[in-house]
Amino acid sequence: PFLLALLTHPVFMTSECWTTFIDDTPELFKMLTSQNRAQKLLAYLGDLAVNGSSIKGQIGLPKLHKEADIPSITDINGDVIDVSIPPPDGWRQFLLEKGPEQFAQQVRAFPGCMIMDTTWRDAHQSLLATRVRTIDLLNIAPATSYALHHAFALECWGGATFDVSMRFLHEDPWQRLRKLRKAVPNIPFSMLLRGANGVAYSSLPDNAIDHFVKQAKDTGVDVFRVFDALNDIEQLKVGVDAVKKAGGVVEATMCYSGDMLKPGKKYNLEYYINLATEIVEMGTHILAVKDMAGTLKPTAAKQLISALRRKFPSLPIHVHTHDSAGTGVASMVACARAGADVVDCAVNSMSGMTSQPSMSAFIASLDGEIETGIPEANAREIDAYWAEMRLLYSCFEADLKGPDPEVYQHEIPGGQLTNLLFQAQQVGLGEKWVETKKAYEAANRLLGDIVKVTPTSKVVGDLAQFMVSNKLSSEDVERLASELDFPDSVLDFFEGLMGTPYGGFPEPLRTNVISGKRRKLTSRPGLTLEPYNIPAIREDLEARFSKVTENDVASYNMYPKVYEAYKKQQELYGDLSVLPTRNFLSPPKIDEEIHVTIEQGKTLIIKCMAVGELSQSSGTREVYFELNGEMRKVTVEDKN
Ligand code: 3PY
Ligand code: ZN
Repeated sequence: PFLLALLTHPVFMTSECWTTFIDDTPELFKMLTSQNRAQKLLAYLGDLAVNGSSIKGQIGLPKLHKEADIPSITDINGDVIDVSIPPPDGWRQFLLEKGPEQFAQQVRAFPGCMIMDTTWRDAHQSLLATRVRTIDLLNIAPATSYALHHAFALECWGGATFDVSMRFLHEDPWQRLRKLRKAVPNIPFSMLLRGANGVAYSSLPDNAIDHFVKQAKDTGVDVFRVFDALNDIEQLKVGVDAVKKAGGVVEATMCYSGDMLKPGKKYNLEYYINLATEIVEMGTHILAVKDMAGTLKPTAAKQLISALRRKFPSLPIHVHTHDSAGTGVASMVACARAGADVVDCAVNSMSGMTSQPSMSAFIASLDGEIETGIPEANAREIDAYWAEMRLLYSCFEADLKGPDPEVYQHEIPGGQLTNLLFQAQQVGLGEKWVETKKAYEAANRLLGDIVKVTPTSKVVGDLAQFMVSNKLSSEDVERLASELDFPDSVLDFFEGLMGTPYGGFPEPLRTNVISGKRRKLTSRPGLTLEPYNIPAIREDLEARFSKVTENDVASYNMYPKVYEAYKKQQELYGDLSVLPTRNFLSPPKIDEEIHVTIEQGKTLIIKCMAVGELSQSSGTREVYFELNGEMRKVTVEDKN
């Protein structure tokens, strides 16, 4: 059809000059682009039809077989709100108008405890292997901008979402941020930044962190929760400084490890107060306490937050937890009563267990004694959507049956707990899971009882799995350290690429593990890393790929290999983020209509008509589609 349109176009018929043809007839080239995009989508759907889904971690197919319903949001009179009109102003307008300092002061002045909703980042990272796609966030974004318009923020970016969206979902994380920002203009967006590691697994040169953070701020992030996995203040400062330079809200973070009330615990109240003092001296708008495993029990929560509140009366305090043990709501209520200004919750169907505590349960538990600004009914209204999302993404769920108070012993962070459980389930669970948890505890002890959160939690997890699969006891590891072939993450840790643990590295284990294999860093890694030549990186990418932007440079700096694979995938299949999730994950059914909105006002209607016989000579099959009523065919390699 394109060729026909081209050949019969009056400009072509009168053989006007070709050089002005593109400028004068953009409609034809738009048509070419969208036909090209359509053909690429057919190539993806054809591959799905022949080979099934290749999305890593997917077991089975989505259990939701229809479009998810978008719930109605009602106002305080019970009248349905038209969410297609721009939402009322929220905290973001205040921030944009007054800047981070006054924003922080206003948060502190709020007469209650606000909520940050983590549904769009940590909740699905912790329950659904970070697999929630942009389209499913966008569909609920307008309703959310009303229902949660008094929220402190929506956490929607960073952490593992950056890596996973490129690596497994074949999506551009920057496009996600840009689209969400447009859909939610009123609620601040928060991201999780791993200090000097950016959103990667070990340190990058400082200028790469600055560059990344500036892009994030310019694309729509307002609040940056910056942590360092070892609470190493030097490492933390790299991220904090980058956010300050970019003009974002700094939420410098203390990672809470284990139970500070356990006798003899290295991370006790004094440790946290000293750390908080160093953070305050460094300068932060908000202080965050990040309880990544959910080991902050209510009693400790009360003591810790009260002590911080007394020592820093004008500093806003924001607490994050995971509900793994089942005590998340109780702990967050304790924090609110002790003077926390913000706590993290997730929408009910995306809450509980390894995720954040339930928003409705938290609000209801306060019983109006402490105001959150969010009517509990609003949390329930958007929840109807997320209940359907749990079905849609059921193929990524670890089958966690209930809370795991054993987290107080093993201290595995929420996201990692589901991940390790999922892996154990693949080989039959039972013994394996018990063994993994025990090995995790042992590995942590061997490493010197470190703070465990990405990337150090991966070090402990990798060492634990290494011990299980090689049947090594702690004594074996210590005795054989110089001969064993440890996982890379363990070597990175002992080299010092993730910073220095509180109390130093365990010796002689460190020396033995890295003997002859790695150096021993004595200062933070960024000081020994060559700054990236960012313009040269951009030039190189432009020579290799199409449509390279400054965001792409930042993606490449974080994950060079993942970025390259993503771009190649995109050249093959185009922008897959527009496909509805059940069509992204399940082979097309014969005769089923698939509606794909590739841009505003442009919807493709695709129908798979037949899958052809296997050609013995080429190992391929033809897949026949109807695209907006016209027959199309794609040739697909049969990988089975
Ligand atoms: C991450 O770094 O991705 C985390 O969620 C840490 O808790
Ligand atoms: Zn978390």
